Amino acid sequence: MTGIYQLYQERISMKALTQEQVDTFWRDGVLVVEGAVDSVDLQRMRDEFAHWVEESRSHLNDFGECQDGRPRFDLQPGHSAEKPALRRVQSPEEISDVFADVMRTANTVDFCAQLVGPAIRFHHGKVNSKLPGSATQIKWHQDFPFQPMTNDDMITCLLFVDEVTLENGPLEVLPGTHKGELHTHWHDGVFTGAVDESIVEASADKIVKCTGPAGSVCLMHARLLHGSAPNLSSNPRTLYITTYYSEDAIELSPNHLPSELTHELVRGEPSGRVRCVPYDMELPAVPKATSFFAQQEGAD
Ligand SMILES: O=C(O)CCC(=O)C(=O)O
Repeated sequence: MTGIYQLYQERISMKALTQEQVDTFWRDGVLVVEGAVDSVDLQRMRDEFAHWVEESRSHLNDFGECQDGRPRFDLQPGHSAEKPALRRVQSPEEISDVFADVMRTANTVDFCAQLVGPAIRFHHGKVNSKLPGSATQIKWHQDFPFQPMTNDDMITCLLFVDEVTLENGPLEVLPGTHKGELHTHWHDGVFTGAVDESIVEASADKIVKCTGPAGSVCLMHARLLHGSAPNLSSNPRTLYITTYYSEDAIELSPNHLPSELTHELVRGEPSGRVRCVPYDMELPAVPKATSFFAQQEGAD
């Protein structure tokens, strides 16, 4: 009996953040936690992604189709059969049981329920990849201006499918900015999906790079300023990114990555309520091309 009780306690504690971690998340708007998925799920995700990279070799342009008709597989300009540069797979949960399972069962989901739950829903998911030699980079932005909701209890979870090091293009963040301004992502009448460079330059000395072993998750508040540089190493950097939000928030503009799992209640019970907080920002534009990479490159 004692043995079973101990095992149960271990399972609970593995899935719960400590009070110190919770405080760090709300202070900085970001927290890296190791052991968000086990090695079996990690290997399954790697195998699935390796299969998609192989498939991408036979394509010159973005391919596949998402629920809204845009392509599912996003190729970095310069992609070729010899040197594949698959930079994103949109809504992988729709085409892979492995990703759907991780989206619903990873410890990440429990961490988010602890932070903004207890009841939480799934917003969208994607794999972001920086294959060695590809030029993929992400300009600085906040996620919330892409996906306005009635309240901002929303967390972007970046699961490290590979080890993330200082060399392979880690996520870079400006801690504490989730408590600050919602910046414009519009420039000269175009939604560029990026903030003005001067905003980041002014705080360049406060940038933190989020690294960690494969299986870690970086929990990031949706208002936090972040970006990432190209992979300069010979190792891949694959992230499985999922966004969850408090069940009592409702979307205020079209989802930029709708899927059959959008709004799925992944923890807790429906409350039948809506919670609104005051804020003021411009509405986003949904990408016309495959993803926000095109918006950031000015090609949308
Ligand atoms: O892949 C990364 O480094 C960051 C991802 C990100 O910010 C995004 O896809 O919105």
